[in-house]
Amino acid sequence: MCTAIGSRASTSPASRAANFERIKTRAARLSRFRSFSRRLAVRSHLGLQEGHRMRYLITGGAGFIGSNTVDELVRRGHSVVVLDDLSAGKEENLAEIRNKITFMKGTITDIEVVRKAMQEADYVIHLAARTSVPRSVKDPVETNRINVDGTLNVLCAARDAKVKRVVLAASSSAYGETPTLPKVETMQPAPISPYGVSKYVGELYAQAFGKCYGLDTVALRYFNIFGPRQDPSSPYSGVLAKFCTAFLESSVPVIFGDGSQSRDFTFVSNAVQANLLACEAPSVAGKVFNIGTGSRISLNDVIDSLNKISGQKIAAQYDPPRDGDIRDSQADISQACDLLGYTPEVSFQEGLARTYEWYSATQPRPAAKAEKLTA
Ligand code: UD2
Repeated sequence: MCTAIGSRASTSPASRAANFERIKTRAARLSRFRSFSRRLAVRSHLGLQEGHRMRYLITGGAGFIGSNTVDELVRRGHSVVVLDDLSAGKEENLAEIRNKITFMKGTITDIEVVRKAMQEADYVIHLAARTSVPRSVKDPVETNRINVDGTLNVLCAARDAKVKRVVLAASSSAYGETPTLPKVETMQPAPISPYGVSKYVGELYAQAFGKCYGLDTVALRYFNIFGPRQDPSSPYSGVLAKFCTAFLESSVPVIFGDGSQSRDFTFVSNAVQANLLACEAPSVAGKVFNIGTGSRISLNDVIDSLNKISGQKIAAQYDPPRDGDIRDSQADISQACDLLGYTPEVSFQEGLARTYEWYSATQPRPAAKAEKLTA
């Protein structure tokens, strides 16, 4: 069994790294053990020979997790359609593979647009969403319109198009304040923000579509995904994107609360791996999976890590906590390891270093910004 190890957030980086290696080794052993029978099962489930080219629709494919997923699908030689309204996504995220995919600018809130994008799709990976807990607290109606109504459109179109499976992005926010760690899929969800509710409703709709119409769906509860292409520029951006750019600009990162809150921050390549496995795994229709690393780190420890990576000594500013925030979050990934063959390949520390490097190479520095303004 691939179980989450360690429930304390404030362990040293060395013991966190050791924990991560243990989780990874167990998961890899399990995957190796199962790999032969799994390959056979997947092939018979799909009626396929290995290497068969499939057609994927990625909603939100120009966004952060979406474009990283599209890159991998293209690398594997699949046919990809991206549907994205570019409200958060960017065409530049797809620049390198633009001539190898079909890009459609459009919104999931228009079912006819979704139907058109879904023509002949084998699999749908539904990532388009309005993210951010605080944004949902500010505007729950808009969050509901996109995350609930939009998801319902995707499910209706998928049912009618008879796709093989819909994999949808759910969220760890569904667990709410349940104090038990790590979070296991068998726990009763209790979301405490409109965003958490909207993501949980998406899961429930997906399961109901399985029961009512036989639609095959898998929901992935992502645990705080971070990495290259996460937009750092909005007040609603993920905390690691904001912290990395603050460190690059040598400005002060702001922590909401006392910084002891913790997250199972998960590097984006782990989520991409899960997305692809979830499309093809046999006998998982209607299931919900946690996708994380199985460990957690506090925001104060994140600041320490960034000081080490960047060779600086920056202290955070502490502001009041945000409404709707959960205190601690950590995934039990046993079920994803067992049934999907998922292994978190990239640890938090390695992911943070790669992410910092990416922002360092791609983000304009304050001096460059100033030059642009005066040019
Ligand atoms: C939630 C989900 C996550 C994903 C995400 C999408 C949980 C546990 N996680 O992420 O899986 O669905 O929503 O938006 O529900 N913070 C600061 N300073 C900042 C920004 C944030 O201190 O500048 C804090 C924030 O108050 C929170 C933590 O950092 O305690 C993480 O915030 P976040 O917005 O990156 O992600 P979170 O946990 O709301």
